[in-house]
This record gives sequence, C-alpha cells and structure tokens, in this order.
Amino acid sequence: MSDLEQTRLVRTELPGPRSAALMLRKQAFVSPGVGTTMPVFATRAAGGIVEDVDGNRLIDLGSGIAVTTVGSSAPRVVAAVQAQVAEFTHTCFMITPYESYVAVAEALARLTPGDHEKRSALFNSGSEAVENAVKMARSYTGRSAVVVFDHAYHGRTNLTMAMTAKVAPYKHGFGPFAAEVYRAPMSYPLRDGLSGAEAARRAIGQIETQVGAGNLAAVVIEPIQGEGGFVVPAEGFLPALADWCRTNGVVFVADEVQSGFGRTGTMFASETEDVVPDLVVSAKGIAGGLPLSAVTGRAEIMDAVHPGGLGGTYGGNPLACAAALAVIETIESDGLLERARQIETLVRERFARVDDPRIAEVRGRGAMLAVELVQPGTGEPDAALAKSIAAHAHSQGVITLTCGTWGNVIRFLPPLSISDELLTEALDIVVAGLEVTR
Ligand code: PLZ
Repeated sequence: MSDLEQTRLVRTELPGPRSAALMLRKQAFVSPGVGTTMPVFATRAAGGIVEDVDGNRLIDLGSGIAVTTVGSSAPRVVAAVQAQVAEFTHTCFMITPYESYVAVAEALARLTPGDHEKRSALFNSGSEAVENAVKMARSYTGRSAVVVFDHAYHGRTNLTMAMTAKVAPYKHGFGPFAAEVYRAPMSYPLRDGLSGAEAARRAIGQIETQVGAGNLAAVVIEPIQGEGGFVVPAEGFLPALADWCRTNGVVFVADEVQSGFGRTGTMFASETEDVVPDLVVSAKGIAGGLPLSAVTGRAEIMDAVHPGGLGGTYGGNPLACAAALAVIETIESDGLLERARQIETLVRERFARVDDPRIAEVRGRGAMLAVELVQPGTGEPDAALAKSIAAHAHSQGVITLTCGTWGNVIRFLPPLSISDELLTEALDIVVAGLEVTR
C-alpha cells in the first residue's frame, strides 16, 4: 500500500481553502449536471483513507460508490497497471486482440455462479454492460420486452434510464425513454411484509398479465439493490423469479454491478441463495477503479449474437484488464471475502448497541450495508435525517453516501482494506450524527 497514513485528520474546515478554490473552478468550467457528494478534492487514496488537497485525511465509507473494493491504489493493481502502461495502452481488442482480455473472460467463467459453459464480453461502464445484456437477451429470444423492478438502478444511458426507477435526479427532463421496459413490484420486506414466495407471486402475476412471457426477453434485477436503498429481497424471491424465467424461456439477468466482486462476502450476491443467473453483469469492483465492465453468461445465449454485433473502441482496455486480473488475485490471496463478512459483523454489532426508533432496519450483506431511517410511529421515510447525519459525518471527515428511493438510507461501502480501527471510528461518528440531530 502507498505510505498514506491510515488515520483520520481534519486540519482545516471542510472544505478547506484549496478545495474551496477548486470548487469555484469546477463551477466555472464543469457542467453542474455532474454533482459531488462532498466539496473536497482528492489527491491520494489508500486503505481506508482519502487525502484531500488541504492535507485532510477522510475515512472512506464509499469506495467511490463500491468500486475500490480491494482498496484504492491496491499494490497488485498498481504494479499490474504500471507494467501494462509501459507495454501498450491500447490496440482495440476488435482490431488486434491481447491475452489479458481472454484471461479476464476465463476468470469470469470460473468466478460467476454455475458450472455451465460461459462466455463474456467486456465493456467500460455498468450502464453499457446492462445495455449489452439486454441486446444479448433480445437477440437470443427474438423477443423485445424487458422487466425491471421498483427501486431499480441500472444506469444513465437512454435504455438504462428507462430501466432505472427513480425520476429525480436520474430521468427528469431526459425523455423520451427507450420502449418495451416494464416495471414489476420488488420484494421489500421492511415495507411490504411479504415472504419471498408471496412477493414473487405478486411480481410474476403482474408480469404475466401486463407483459406476457411470450413477449419477454429478459428479467433484469439487482440481487441486492444499490442506489434504490440496499433493498435485500426476502428469502426465496430471487430463486422463484429465476425458476419462472427458466420455465418460460426468459433470460434472467443479475445486475451485480454494485453487489458483485466480493462486496457482499461472496464473489457474487446471487450465490447466497444458489441462484444461477443466465447473464451476470459485473462492473465497479471488477478492476479496482479502472473502467471495466462485463457480461458473462450461458454460451448458447452469448453465441446467439452475430459476429460484430457487440463491442466498442475501449471495451476490455488492456490497462483495465491488467487491473482486473490483479483485483481477482488480491481478493483470492488476501481472503477478502472473509474480510467482507468480518466488516458485516463489526457494523451490525455497532448498530446493535444503538437503541433509536428512527432506525427502521440495518440491512445488507458483507461490506454492502445500510440503515434505513424513518419517523418513529408512522414509519415514513426520513430523508432530512439521512441528510443531516451524512452532513455531520462529512464535517468530521467521514465519507458517507445516502441512497434510497426516498433518500432516507445511509449506506456503508468501505474498501475491504479498511482497518477495524478506522471503520469503528467512522461508525462512531455516524452514530454521533444521530445524537446531533435528536
Ligand atoms: N447497475 C446496480 O449500481 C451504478 C451510479 C451513481 P455505471 N451505480 C452508481 C450515479 O449517480 O450515477 C450502477 C449500479 C447498478 C448499473 C450501474 C451503472 O454503472 O458504471 O455508473 O454506468
């Protein structure tokens, strides 16, 4: 790891003067459509710390939205990318291919759920990979409809905006959206009180009456929802949907962009209930911060696409592939799946000691955990509380993110390389934020 000291340090007001000056430059030259969670500019990051331009050291509970799962500037990733950048930066895999792309596809065949024959295609972003999964499913089935769920987040491109549920800020003013996208009710145990089987019956009933299996190419679902609020469906929901898809010739796509690559204590969140998706979408954590995404799936589905039908200039860029291979080696050699489970235990134990009726639920898995905040009594979502807790954490040098359809969820996505000490310190600050806003 870099020599960045693994302690929190708040030596200026946040933002400090240099960050404040950079924010002014940002305002002058960067589209305001691109927001920032914290108005501080980073210079270095490693382990559980992000250092800013004013010399403050922030504890990282966000991992750049679940990306630096192995840690920012993880040593193997740094070495692999440095070596690759000196050899060649780009040839375009569609022009003259290179081994690392194939090695990533080979690793994905081994790491994704199921032992059937699989193939992969590599892309740059999560949204791009989700779009391509839909292309593959349509090509294979000859059908056009796509079912997604309440609270879903699948991206910001035209098709994935249509697939994303929440209008503000993701969709407002950006329509018209892609056609043939239908929304089904999600299993959200805290709010619907249904068992997995009941919620699946409700969703399938709606799909059958409003879409029809014969028109349906794919069901796309996040096994644990990300931006929508870290919603964990009730046990049995995902297997029932996957079964229904299998029976009806519908491609079952797991969007594991946020939940995948070790984040939840297994390589993929689908594994927890032994769900074997037809297509798995990976991104974020796959390459330690280099832009890379993948669709991995059943050979017969992947083989249905005509040659030249998939691709892109940069998809599976050699730097990103080198990084991905180093990420996989790091997860496997450093026992990071186990580390994700330890992080879950630590976070859950910390919140078990908080007796506060405004916390409706602590949920998630591994190092993908969240607290949902409500108004006691009514159970109404309390976005203002989430916002003020996050603001408190930010002022104390802790990077926290909120999420949820109603913005009332605080999520924890620490890098797995964070120490127990830093994690505990950061959680204490978040919990103190509850007190401040009482
Ligand atoms: N699918 C499940 O979580 C990205 C985006 C936040 P891209 N989530 C963070 C924001 O405000 O843009 C995401 C995801 C799931 C797809 C995506 C899209 O991945 O790499 O951002 O395109």
